[in-house]
Amino acid sequence: MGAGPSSPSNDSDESDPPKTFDIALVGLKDAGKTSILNRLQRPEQPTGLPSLPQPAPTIGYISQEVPCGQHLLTLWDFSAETQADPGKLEYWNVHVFIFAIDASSPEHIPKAKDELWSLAEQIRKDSSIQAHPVLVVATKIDKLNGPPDLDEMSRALDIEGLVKRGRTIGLKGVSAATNEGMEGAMQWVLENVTHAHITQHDETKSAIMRYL
Ligand SMILES: Nc1nc2c(ncn2[C@@H]2O[C@H](COP(=O)(O)OP(=O)(O)OP(=O)(O)O)[C@@H](O)[C@H]2O)c(=O)[nH]1
Ligand SMILES: [Mg+2]
Repeated sequence: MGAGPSSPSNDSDESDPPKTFDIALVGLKDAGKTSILNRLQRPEQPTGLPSLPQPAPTIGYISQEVPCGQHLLTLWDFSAETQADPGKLEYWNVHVFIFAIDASSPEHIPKAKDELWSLAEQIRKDSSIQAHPVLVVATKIDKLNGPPDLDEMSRALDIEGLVKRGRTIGLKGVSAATNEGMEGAMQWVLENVTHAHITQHDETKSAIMRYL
């Protein structure tokens, strides 16, 4: 553990062209979404919760640009209430979804599974985003006694079922408090957002702009 480098730039190929893309941070209330945003904005901040701002519950959504290596990410951190309103243009106008689940509260996993599957179903039905990747992050792993059991969480969420339905989906353990796992999670995002997703997203965006 430790602050360590949080940017995947250290490992990425120098010739990797810079990307600009949008990420939706979704998941149940209190799952740790805003803390992930805060950690990504402060990768070099000392570890431990007092070093990160204690977030107030998010109302509506927060949007922040965060440099990630040579790339620029716009993160959309949605409250649970806002997620329940899929009419929000900003919600869908992203390249990739990060779905946060509190790994230290196993009692929330059945509800999180329902929400994850419901999200995947909504994405599947929307032709402009139906191929978009989803990264599930098991958050607050610093609160566990030992490493997170991602196999067990994968079974509980039936990740295999989503893979069988064609979803590009990953599962990573992270702690916003200690920064553990954050680099691997962002590496997954960068590796799985393909040029096709970006092109498709940009075409949708310009179609929306023309319409407006
Ligand atoms: N120990 C620990 N606590 C965390 C971590 N991430 C978040 N928390 C705590 O969990 C609580 C909820 O965190 P938030 O980041 O506000 O969660 P959220 O998903 O944005 O919550 P809403 O905006 O209300 O939906 C806060 O008390 C955080 O300090 C973590 O990595 N480790
Ligand atoms: Mg929040």
